[in-house]
Amino acid sequence: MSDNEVLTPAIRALLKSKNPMILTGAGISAESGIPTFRGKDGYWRNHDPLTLATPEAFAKDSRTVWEWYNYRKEIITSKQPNAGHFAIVKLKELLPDLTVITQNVDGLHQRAGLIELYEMHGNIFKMKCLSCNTISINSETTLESLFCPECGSNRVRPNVVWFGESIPGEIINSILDTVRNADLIMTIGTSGTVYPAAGFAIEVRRREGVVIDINPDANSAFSNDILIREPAGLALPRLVEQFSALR
Ligand code: BJW
Repeated sequence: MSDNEVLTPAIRALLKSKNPMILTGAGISAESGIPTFRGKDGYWRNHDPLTLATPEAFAKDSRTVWEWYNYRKEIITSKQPNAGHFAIVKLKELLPDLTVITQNVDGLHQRAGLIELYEMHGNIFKMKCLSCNTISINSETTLESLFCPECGSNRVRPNVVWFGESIPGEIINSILDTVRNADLIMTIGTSGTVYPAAGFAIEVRRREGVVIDINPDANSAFSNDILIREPAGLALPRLVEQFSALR
């Protein structure tokens, strides 16, 4: 298929949209070298990431869970945002009403220069004290650094959202308002299997809004969505460049 056949429907829809939103997932950071959850590199020391990202795993063996998060922090710190992250920054400059929501905890959107962003599953470089609830920065990658700077307790956990936990109230309320008003959602690099994020495209479709999905592989998107079956780092820069030329 030519570039026009692939991208033109998405660009037309973006030009018409009044309330566009983007939802990103692990796939947008794949080209930076960060393993996705459900991809072949997602396993760590034979652990399935989906079993580690749970309150049960942390209650049973907090040391192993922290070691996994520290290992991931090391990887993320050594990687850079890619062309997909930068293209979203450019699109946000062109469309100030665009809302960007990420399921990722890696901070790469911000490192690319995106200022306004909802991190619905938290941030791996922050931790939360289970004694005094203080949320603090934690960029260290050793277990010895795990003390709350406020009260000194070592009862700290990564400030991320695990399975079975709720997205913090103030964030989910703003996100749900965005979703209810969106007439277009661009889902990028997500398998669409984890709720509530997986429900956003469903809600936009229900109100006859447009769903654009960027993902090289099949996922839970519908066949009558606008499907761009390419890596985000390849598709997004072209999409944004052509959108910029036409608006
Ligand atoms: C590329 C690419 C390239 C590769 N370019 N693409 C309703 C129905 C059923 C169940 C539930 C429900 N509501 C809630 C639940 C329970 C649960 C849930 O959804 N379970 C499902 C498994 C069914 N949800 C929750 O528990 C959530 N809490 C909640 O809803 O609270 C209220 C409640 C609780 C309990 C019951 C009912 C209500 C919380 C979910 C928290 C998810 N946390 C994690 C870990 C975060 C911390 C960390 O990073 O360690 O979030 S799990 C993991 O999955 C992570 C991700 O953000 C999330 C989504 O994954 P994502 O981003 O889609 O990654 P992948 O790997 O799945 O996909 C990558 C994609 O990229 C692939 O498709 C590739 O093809 C593609 N790709 N290269 C573009 N270059």
